[in-house]
Formats: sequence, structure tokens, C-alpha cells
Amino acid sequence: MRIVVYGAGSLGSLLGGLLQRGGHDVTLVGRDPHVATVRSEGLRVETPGGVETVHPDATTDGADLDADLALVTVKAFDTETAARDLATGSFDAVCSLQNGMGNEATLAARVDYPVYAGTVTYGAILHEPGRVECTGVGEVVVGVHDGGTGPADYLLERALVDGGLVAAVVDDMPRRLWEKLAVNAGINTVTALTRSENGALLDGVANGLARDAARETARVARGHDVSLSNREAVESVEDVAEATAANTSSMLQDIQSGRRTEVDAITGYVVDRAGEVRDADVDVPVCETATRLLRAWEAARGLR
Ligand code: KPL
Repeated sequence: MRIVVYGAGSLGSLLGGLLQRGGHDVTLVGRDPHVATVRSEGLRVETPGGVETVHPDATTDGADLDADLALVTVKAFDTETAARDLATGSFDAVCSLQNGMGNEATLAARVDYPVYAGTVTYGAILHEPGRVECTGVGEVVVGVHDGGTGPADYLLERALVDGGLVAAVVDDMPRRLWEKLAVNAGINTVTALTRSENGALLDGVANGLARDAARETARVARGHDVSLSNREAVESVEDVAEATAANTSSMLQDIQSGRRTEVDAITGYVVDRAGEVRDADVDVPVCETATRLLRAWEAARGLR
């Protein structure tokens, strides 16, 4: 199958590399010098099972591409650019595998292909151009954004499962997206603010903060009629922190590289949606404080 992975950061490079290794024809869309290195030397993929160099296509130009499937792995704030590019190409389906909420709506507003949503709990680090490491084998869960089944279910399942990923197509995507949001609110935010690896959240003060952020997210989800209990949200945070204990979360990688973070699409989104819940007392103090701290960090560096 021909698969475009639009966004060759840590996660996109890992998924693209694994799918190429699994027998698909992958094209990575990203930036130089990573793209130039992948073109000239290939992509070295380091997993707990071994190291392999694969040779996907790679390009810095995401317009006019043609494939069976496009997987979108750019940062949430770059989704609009991805949507414009993908609208000029030809695909049977497009699937957002990004952090944060609302990315599918941005894609669906531009492209004519069926748009799917997905969550990923693999840990990945792009150590240098052309070298990506899998720091935690998680899973990829995809489905129709609003729930139920869709025309490309089979295509997605074949692409991901045949490509060797731990993956499933599900029919309860809204709940899955909120659960992943709770994971990102707990893990990404707290690891970014405490400058720690995911595993550091398994105990101590950081654990309490991550649990509180997850509980707040679950409460807001329920305020929007999504059935996610506090316990389920907290368990997901702890399960993912354990499975990706050695990983540097994507938000901490952003902070370490002086890049803009996905705060607006994660805890910023939780805070916004909390404000919309009527007839209920939904306080989100941890998400609110974390959002203000991260935005202040970005503002001080001219990133917003
Ligand atoms: O989504 C992630 C991220 O870092 O963005 C997790 C799954 C929490 C892995 O770190």
C-alpha cells in the first residue's frame, strides 16, 4: 500500500519507518536536514526488537501527492497547512494521528476524502536527522471521528496491522480521543513543566499533578456527554507512563528544543471546554495553571 506520512517529526518518522519496514511504500513529508538525510542515507529505526535502516521516499513538498492513505502527524498548530497540501493530492482516506483535539475538523474542512481520527501511545524520539528511536511500544487506535463505522475502516486496518503496528479500528472514537487528551494533559504537561521523563510520573508529587490533570479532563469530558470516568483517565495516564517510562514526551522535546508546544490543543482545550459546560461546577485548576505557565514560557521566547 502507498502511504504518505505528513509530518516527519519523532512520531511520524517512527510510524513511517515501521510501516516501510512492514512492506508499505511510504513517503515522509518533513523538513530538511531530516528529509535530505533520509533521502541520501535512509532512516535508521531503533526499536526494542532491533535496529534497521529503511528507505522510504522523503520530501519537503506535501502538495500534489497521490497514495492510498495519508497519515497526519504534524503538530496540532500545523494542521491547517497539512490540510491545504493534502487537498491538492489524491487519497482514499486521511487519518489524523496527532495530539490534541479538533484536528480532524480542520482536515475535513479542506479535503474531500474520508477523514479519520486516531490516537497513538507509542513513544518516539528523533535523535538526529535520519535516526529515530521507539522508546515505548504502545498502540494506534483509529476510527470515525464522531464514532460508528466508516468507508475506510478496512483500508486503515490493513495498512496499520499489515504494516506491523499494534493497531485497532474502533467505533467509540470520541471517548478514545478524550482518554488520549487526559493522557496528554497528565503526561505531556507535567513532564514538560518538571523536565522529567514519562516514568517519573509514576510516583511522588508529579504523579499527583498528572492524576489531577487527568481527572479534570475526564470531568470536562463527562460535561460534554462523553463517558470517561476519573479512574479510567488516571489508569490510562499511569499505563502509558509505564509503557513509555524512558520516553521524553513530545512536549518536553519541544521545550528542550525551544519550540512552540501543543499547549493550546491539550490543557488549553480542556480549559476552553470546561468553560462551555453549563449547569455544572467544573473547575480545572491544574490544567488552567499549567496552560498559563506554558503560554508564559512560549511568550517569553516570542513563540506566540
Ligand atoms: O503522546 C505522547 C507524547 O509524548 O506526545 C505520549 C504517548 C504521552 C508519549 O510520550
